[in-house]
Amino acid sequence: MSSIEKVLIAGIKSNNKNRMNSQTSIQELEELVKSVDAKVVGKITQSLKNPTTHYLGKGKIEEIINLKKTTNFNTLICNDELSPSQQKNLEQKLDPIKVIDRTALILDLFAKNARTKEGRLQVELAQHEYLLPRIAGQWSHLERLGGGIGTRGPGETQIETDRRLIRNRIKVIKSQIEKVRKHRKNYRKNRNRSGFLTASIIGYTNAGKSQLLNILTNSNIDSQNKLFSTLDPTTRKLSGKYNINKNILLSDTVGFIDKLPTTLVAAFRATLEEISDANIIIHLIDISDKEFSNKFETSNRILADLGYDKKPTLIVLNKIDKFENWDDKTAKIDSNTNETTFISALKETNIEDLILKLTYLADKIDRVD
Ligand SMILES: Nc1nc2c(ncn2[C@@H]2O[C@H](COP(=O)(O)OP(=O)(O)OP(=O)(O)O)[C@@H](O)[C@H]2O)c(=O)[nH]1
Ligand SMILES: [Mg+2]
Repeated sequence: MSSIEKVLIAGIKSNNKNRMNSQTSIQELEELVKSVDAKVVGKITQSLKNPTTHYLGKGKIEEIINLKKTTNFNTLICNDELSPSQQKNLEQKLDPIKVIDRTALILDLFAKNARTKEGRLQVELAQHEYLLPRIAGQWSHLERLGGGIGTRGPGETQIETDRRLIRNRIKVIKSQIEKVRKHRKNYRKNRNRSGFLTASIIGYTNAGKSQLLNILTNSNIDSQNKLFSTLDPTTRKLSGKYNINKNILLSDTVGFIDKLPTTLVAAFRATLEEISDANIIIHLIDISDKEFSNKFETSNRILADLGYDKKPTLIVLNKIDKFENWDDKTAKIDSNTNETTFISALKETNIEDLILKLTYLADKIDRVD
């Protein structure tokens, strides 16, 4: 998103109890904007039961237009996924301001962080799937030239050509991803044949998943205070002082987030299958985050949507080094009879307990087999 410099954030406050509180969600959007190196110059919110045909109400849009004079923003980012028509309507009202939604921003961040060929293919697929129904909006400037003879024809033809190009590209990417999937599947099959159990570390973005993998497997994966620093799964064997007399492989995975775009979930199937094949799930939670219980619920909801919620799970509350007293946090986590432990991945505190509980789950699986 290199062209974006000054961003105005717009969000809706609703009382949907199943969702993260709107204010927190907007703060998170701000973090996402920072992660693509753009600057938030203002925030605007409106209490609405449902978004309007322009996402926000008329009065709010007037307010936004007026804010242009004081903040000089050049991009509006809405905190929900906009329908193609909402986006078009807003763009028409705010011309020449660029209008983007939360999904497009997340896609952009993924594009920025994709390192491997597989990751890049998956991001590209998600971007194209997102773009396809919105392509007409890209050409709306032609219609606004005044309509009439000569403007509509070429615009429509161009849209059709663009759509066809995108569909063709989607086909090519899908077949390339399919090859990667098959390759991964074979690799996992061999792994299982040689008696390895796998545990996937999952959790909300920035929970510390990569940090945990690093200490348990003596690795050096990028672990930073940024959203979505990991996109590609890495699988390693428990090693060093934490090696146990069991063949356990650990894999790090892409983080979860509230309002995770469905295009992303679909495009990242090859990557997410790493979780589907795992024997054990390690659900990592950053308990120093004041929204940790909402984030835990969001991650549980995503796991359930993906159909991975019935797997043997170890719940791990991370970053205890940030507290003197962290015992009271347990009450807020409904662990659903799953094993639970507290650690600091950064300071390597209480890792022995994590290993003990992991071994216990692994033994149980071995006995069933
Ligand atoms: N204080 C403290 N910080 C931690 C701990 N574990 C991880 N961190 C920090 O939290 C930040 C995020 O860690 P990551 O390992 O990148 O988190 P992640 O879950 O892999 O994040 P994504 O890949 O972006 O989804 C980094 O700045 C880590 O240094 C911990 O136990 N205590
Ligand atoms: Mg990571």
